[in-house]
Amino acid sequence: MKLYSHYRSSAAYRVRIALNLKGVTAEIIPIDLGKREHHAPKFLEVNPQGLLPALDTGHGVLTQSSAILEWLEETRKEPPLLPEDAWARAQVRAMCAIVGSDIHPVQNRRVLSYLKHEFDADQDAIFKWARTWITAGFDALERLVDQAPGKYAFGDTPTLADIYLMPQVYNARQYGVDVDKFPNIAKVEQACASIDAFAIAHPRKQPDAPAG
Ligand SMILES: N[C@@H](CCC(=O)N[C@@H](CS)C(=O)NCC(=O)O)C(=O)O
Repeated sequence: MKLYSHYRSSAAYRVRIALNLKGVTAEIIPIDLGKREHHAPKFLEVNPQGLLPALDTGHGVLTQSSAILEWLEETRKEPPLLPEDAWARAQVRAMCAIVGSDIHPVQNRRVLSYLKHEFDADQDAIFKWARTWITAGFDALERLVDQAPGKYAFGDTPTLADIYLMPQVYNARQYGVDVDKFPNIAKVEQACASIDAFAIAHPRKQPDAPAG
């Protein structure tokens, strides 16, 4: 398999974690967002939406991290990344949606770039925008994690909720969110960081990450 990825892409980071947890090897194909390689015709043939990640499975290309994660979960049963119980699964999916539907889309690169170029927003304003929506989502997630069982976001083994949360925590720091103000989220981060599958998916560990 081949994963089209950028070290700082949090949606690609989700997929990197899941591939590692499921023991699936994928060659990383770096796409440089800074050089706008995601808008190049060659990449648009891979993903017409011009977004990362894209996973070439050998049978075709999958896009949208949520679809890729669900496909991995359905085709590789171990370890399960969703609880067995339908009610618990809905709780995990709700946590994923807070990140995937409510936080990330309004703080991803193209939205921030639009604010800069169409509304003359400076870096302070852009960072404030990102922090606002990340904090709104984290306020809710903090309470949900507190109410949930176990040492991870939901339960005693990593689930999709952790796979969404960890990259979002990374993004949060990039924009100056004080993650320590969310002690339950910070605890989950610590628990996940000690698992190899999470650690080697980290942006700093990626082949296209800048040295140092
Ligand atoms: N909903 C999509 C979001 C994909 C997305 O926004 N990816 C970002 C990187 S995390 C991207 O490619 N951004 C390029 C841009 O915004 O121009 C998914 O989960 O795959």
